[in-house]
Amino acid sequence: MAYGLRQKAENRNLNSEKVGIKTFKSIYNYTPKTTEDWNAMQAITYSGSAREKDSDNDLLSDEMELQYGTNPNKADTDGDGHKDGEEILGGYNPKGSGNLK
Ligand SMILES: [Ca+2]
Ligand SMILES: [Ca+2]
Ligand SMILES: [Ca+2]
Repeated sequence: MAYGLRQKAENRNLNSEKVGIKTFKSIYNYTPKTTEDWNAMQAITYSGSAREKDSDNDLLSDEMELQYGTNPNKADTDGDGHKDGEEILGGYNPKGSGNLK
């Protein structure tokens, strides 16, 4: 049977959320408290960046880096001091100044 993406989305479990919280802490230096924090944490957990291969350790999986056009071997593609994954989660442009939107 093919579950595909649907199964993936429903595949919520405490273990992956624990990893997400840990990842969140490593970015923001505090545990998620507000709804926004939890949204960001879940984005981290379920975007796959917490479990897929992330060569440069910038919280964005290699596959997602291809989608965003960032460098999968460089944690900070545009060199502004913020990791690619951090900028994506914050709504910033990882390839230059300004916002994604
Ligand atoms: Ca990466
Ligand atoms: Ca990168
Ligand atoms: Ca950057």
